Amino acid sequence: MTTLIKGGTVVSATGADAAEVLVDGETIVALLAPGSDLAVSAESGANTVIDATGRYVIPGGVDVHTHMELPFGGTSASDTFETGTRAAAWGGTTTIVDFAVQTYGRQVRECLDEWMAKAEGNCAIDYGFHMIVGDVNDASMKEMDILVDEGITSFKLFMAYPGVFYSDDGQILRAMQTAAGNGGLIMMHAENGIAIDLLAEQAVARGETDPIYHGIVRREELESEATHRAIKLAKVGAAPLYIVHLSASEALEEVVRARDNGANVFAETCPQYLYLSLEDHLGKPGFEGAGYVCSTPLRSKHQHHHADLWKGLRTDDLSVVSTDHCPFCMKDQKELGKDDFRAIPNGIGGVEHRMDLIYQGVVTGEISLPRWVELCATTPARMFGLYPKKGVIQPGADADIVLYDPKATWSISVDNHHMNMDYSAYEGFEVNGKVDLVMSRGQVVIQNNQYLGKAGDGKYVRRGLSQYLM
Ligand code: DUC
Ligand code: ZN
Ligand code: ZN
Repeated sequence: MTTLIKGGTVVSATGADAAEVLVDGETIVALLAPGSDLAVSAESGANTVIDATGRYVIPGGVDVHTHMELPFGGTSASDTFETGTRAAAWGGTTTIVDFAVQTYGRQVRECLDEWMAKAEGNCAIDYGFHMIVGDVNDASMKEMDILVDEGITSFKLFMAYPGVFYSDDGQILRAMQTAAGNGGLIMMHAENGIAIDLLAEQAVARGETDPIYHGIVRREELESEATHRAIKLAKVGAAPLYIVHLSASEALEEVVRARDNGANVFAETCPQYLYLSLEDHLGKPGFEGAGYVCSTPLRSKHQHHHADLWKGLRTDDLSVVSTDHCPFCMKDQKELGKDDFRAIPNGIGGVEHRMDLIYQGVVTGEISLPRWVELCATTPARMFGLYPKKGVIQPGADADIVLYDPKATWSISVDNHHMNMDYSAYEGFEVNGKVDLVMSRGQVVIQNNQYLGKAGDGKYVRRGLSQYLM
């Protein structure tokens, strides 16, 4: 069964050209000059033609930072693998890499098996896993070596959340040494959690319990200090490093300095750090700000964080945009922290809107059209060993393809999103451009504003090593 996508502009990380895309089964088999469709459709009556006139034809988005069903803060992230991956598909993302979690005192293997079981048979789109190593010890270091061979080639460590996910500097260095030996990539949540917990305790003792204090105590210096320390530890451990959810100018400066010195240091940011702020969102009146409690936190609009992060995306000091999708409902979940911001589960849902939100950067001239594709699909695929199956439209790649309508306009709302959240962090946000059709491994899953797929369409993807380390 072949499908020809014709009439559109195919956008890659290197340019945009009128071209036709021929799909056979689950795979892209050819990129053709415009007008070749007659020859193709004469071959067989089974061919389908999709008219992409006026649309961008882009590789399906690759979101390398999601937390479906994550148990956290006394509750669990409200999107299951089923609801979260379906929402991702609606937004033009066709692959996620989620975080399996080894909790303290447990074996990596049994934790990973649990995550595999949660996802298996439930996903709408393809998925892979990173492993959060929450207990660095002899056994977990051996397990890291085995996981790399099994397609889990990246490992997240936390400098934040003492007593939960936290690793001390010795544990971090040890995991980095292990990754240096097995080709894995260490992903770092870089915030000084020990200092943050002290400031948080002092704030609450002063009666400062509102959501905004979550952002005030998680000071920018405590992100940049941890980023700096992680970079130095990675140098000592001779390991590559990927900083997750970078939110602040000072932390970016640390990454820029390391990269200018030739270090294998990479970083991602997320849409919330490009659009939302401490004052306007985390500081909303009453308890509304709880919907914006995430870590790293939203930063002050009175500094230059947004502009600096956009600049980092242009200069490639920030290589990837992911979401850190970790949704919690206001009711019964965020509400856990009504009297104490420390008890608000950390996270914002956004897996559905990353492609649209970053496309706004094309509209406003912050980034180019090819850079949009590079940041949201091609580089994440290459960074995490999914390329060239994912992140690119070329013969041999999986037919994960999005038709994007640059002329459509709409606004984001809890009333039109598909994530399992009772609010939207981007309520009322006006969007230029819209996902029109989504194909996942050759199957059309979104068309005419309808979801046509089913749970279990998405398959587990074994990943290779990062292509940025070779
Ligand atoms: N940050 C969040 O906001 N949620 C989950 C974990 C994290 O590091
Ligand atoms: Zn994190
Ligand atoms: Zn995260």
